[in-house]
Amino acid sequence: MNKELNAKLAGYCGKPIDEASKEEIYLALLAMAQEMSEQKKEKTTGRKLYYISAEFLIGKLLSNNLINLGIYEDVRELLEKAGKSLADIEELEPEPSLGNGGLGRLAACFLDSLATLKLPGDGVGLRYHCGLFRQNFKDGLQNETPDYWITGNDWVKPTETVYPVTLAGRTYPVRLYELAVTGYEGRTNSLNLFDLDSIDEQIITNGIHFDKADIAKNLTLFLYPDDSDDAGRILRIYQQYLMVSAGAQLILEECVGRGCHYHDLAAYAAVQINDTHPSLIIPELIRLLTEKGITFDEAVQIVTDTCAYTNHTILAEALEKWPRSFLEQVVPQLLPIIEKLDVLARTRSKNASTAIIDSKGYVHMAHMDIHFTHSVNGVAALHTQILKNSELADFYRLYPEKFNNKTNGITFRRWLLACNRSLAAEIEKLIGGGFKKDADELEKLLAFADDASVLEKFSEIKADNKKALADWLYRKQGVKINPEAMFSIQAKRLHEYKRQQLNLLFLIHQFLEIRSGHRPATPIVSIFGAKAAPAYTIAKDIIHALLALSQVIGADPEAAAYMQIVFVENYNVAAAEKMIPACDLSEQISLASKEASGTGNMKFMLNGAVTLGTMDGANVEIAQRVGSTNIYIFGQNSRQVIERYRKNDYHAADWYDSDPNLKRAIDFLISPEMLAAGREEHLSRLRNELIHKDWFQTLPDFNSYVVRKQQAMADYAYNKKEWAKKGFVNIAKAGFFSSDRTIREYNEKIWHLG
Ligand code: 26V
Repeated sequence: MNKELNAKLAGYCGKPIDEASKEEIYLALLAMAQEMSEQKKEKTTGRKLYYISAEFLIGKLLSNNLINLGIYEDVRELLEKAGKSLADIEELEPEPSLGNGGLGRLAACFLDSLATLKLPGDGVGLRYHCGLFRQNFKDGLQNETPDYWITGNDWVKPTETVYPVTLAGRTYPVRLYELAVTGYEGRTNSLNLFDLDSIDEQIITNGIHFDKADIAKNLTLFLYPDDSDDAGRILRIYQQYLMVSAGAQLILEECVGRGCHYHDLAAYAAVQINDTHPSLIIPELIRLLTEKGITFDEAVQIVTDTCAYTNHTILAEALEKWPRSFLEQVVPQLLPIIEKLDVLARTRSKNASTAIIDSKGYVHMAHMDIHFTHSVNGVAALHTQILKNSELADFYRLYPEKFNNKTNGITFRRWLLACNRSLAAEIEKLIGGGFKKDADELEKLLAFADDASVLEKFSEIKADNKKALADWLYRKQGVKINPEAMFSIQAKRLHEYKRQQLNLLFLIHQFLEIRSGHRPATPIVSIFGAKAAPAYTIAKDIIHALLALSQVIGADPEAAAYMQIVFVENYNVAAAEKMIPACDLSEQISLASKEASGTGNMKFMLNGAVTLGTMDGANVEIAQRVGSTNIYIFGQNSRQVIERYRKNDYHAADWYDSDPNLKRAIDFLISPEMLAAGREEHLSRLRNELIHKDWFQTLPDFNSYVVRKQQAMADYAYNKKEWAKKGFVNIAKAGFFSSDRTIREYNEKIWHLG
């Protein structure tokens, strides 16, 4: 194999490998992997899935694709023999900037699992030129710049296919781009991304600003353009319609090509609507079907049978609703259809809370989804319960049969085999390679949970990964961290409900404790990775406070010996792949009821970290599986939280006034030291927010968080073997969280593919 591969790769390079540059080898590998993927395309028979999503956070693809094609080790070895390093070559690959957080990464994991399970399922989305902004820190503040990830040498390839899409009365040609998605020993599916040829990156000025009105030039520049003004909100509707209209045309064309007669569309296509960003596909499909001569009523039935909707959040501000006037401006062709759907919905329920168009003229996208799809799912057991019992209770009464749960999952190929090769190899030595395709086989590890030499080996792997992370951080950001310390990691979008501010208050508390002579059980390095939405003021204040605190601690040698804060710049998939294998303590500390699922929690668990978390999202299911001795749970539960919101009687100031530790930590935000390291505007605003608002109830959970975290630190420090066992049991119990399991469930209960 090696010889053959060597010749093949040299052929793509046009010269012997040892004479080729890293760039030449990268391009050769790209071309070779693409050709091999192409050969694994299969003819689709029966029903095919279209997973439509505004985000696909796919990460770099080289390693992943080589693993999935079964040639990673061979390529690595042959490069090594030629004096080259595959890891160095991987560094050359830009990460596609096509997603923001868990929702987009979930879509990418699902595509991997679909292709691995040999199911016909493509993605549909947009090819953003600069995607989500690139983050850097300057003077303790987040700076946003465009992320130019498209180099011409990407995995995403233009096609000759162009669809007409009419926006505000003008028709634009929309080009289809394709990215091959190769499963692990599976088939190749496609991620279909749409774009306009007329986009002009030159119109970006001053960071990530641009003329929001110049649609032909700006439409696919950024993911989530600033929507703090009307022009920005209207731009989001333009983007959404571009995606769904081109997507709907692609779906119909493919199905007709396979013999579909429009009436039987649901036998050929399953459309999964990933949150509400693609919801306009419902009226768009109805519009296209009625254009083909199908009656409105039948079109509604066909679309309902074809489409299913996944809800990913209960946060009110993320449940999209658009003023009717915006839709009138951007998609006048859809408005009559949406109005008819509203009338139809009102015949099914008199309840104003389930209307599509409310009394103020807002069009509620989620409501349209629930009425006119056949399946509505939440993404973790608790989340689905909350949807049924509170957030969407009126809809649940109307359509109990539509509601179902599909607990999220992650692909073990990327989040174990690729990012933690030594751990994967060690697991394989113990239980064989079956776990790569049947994740439940990880449970076989339990037979070794008390084997000292096995636990020792796993601790060594963790220690090596921590050193590798320390080296990477030093190279990337010039910071030195102590690899002997406990690594606590909180890596996720910056949002108040996720409560990075709770971690901040703990760190201040710990710092002040050290100052008053109480040393912690172990030194701790607290690592953060998070982007704040550009217009999200308090989120940016939290980043600022963490950066300022990091400086204050750094300037105090006694404290610095025990604690360090590192904020990883521009957190993305590549950073996650370095951070997750090196984690001891996984911070999953959202306010109970607010994190729909979380998927980072699963990635950390799979890599042997122990969770410190609330009973929220999928943490609940993790706790159920690992048992109370292998997870640190704290804080109010979702029932208590929901009750507090219902009674509307939470006053942060009462907690601030009555808990001296809490008061001391909050007031430290505006201490002379912090004001010297940071800026008063940001620090005072954050302090005021915590004392006078604290919408996500940070203060009531402060004490139990401190107690549980200190317990975890003591366990880590004083009983290394027990600690190693906790991490080990987490790995063994992670099988349920494979996205292969999730996809099988979607397929059995909703899609019925093939
Ligand atoms: C998105 C955005 C994007 C622009 C800035 C403001 C903002 C606020 C909220 C959202 C939420 C979008 C929905 C989402 O990403 N949900 C996440 O979905 C994951 C996959 O199901 C799940 O694990 C996370 O718990 C959930 O937050």
